[in-house]
Amino acid sequence: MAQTPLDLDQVLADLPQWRAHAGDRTAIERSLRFADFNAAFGFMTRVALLAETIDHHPEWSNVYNRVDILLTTHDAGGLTERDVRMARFIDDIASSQG
Ligand code: HBI
Repeated sequence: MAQTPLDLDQVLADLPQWRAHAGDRTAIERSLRFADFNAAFGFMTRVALLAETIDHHPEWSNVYNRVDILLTTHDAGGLTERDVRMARFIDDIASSQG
């Protein structure tokens, strides 16, 4: 089902930890650092469980304690409420892990 994408600037206004993707797609990005690999992978595990629950998956990479995340909705060719929901979830668990 075609979805009307959200306005990038409005999304970023509500998600100060995120930045616009510097590429040819409308997407948001955030880089996170954790204490060690275990903490990073535990974070990724929690996000993965949400991704499966809401059928919305991040594009991400992990190097030791660093996790780089890009969110966009492929089906909409831009940002949707699912990206905002996942970004907020990521912000919440990242801040609770310290
Ligand atoms: N994840 N980020 C993202 N964007 C999508 O459009 C998307 C997804 N995960 C699963 C999914 N779409 C499925 O609904 C479709 O591939 C059928």
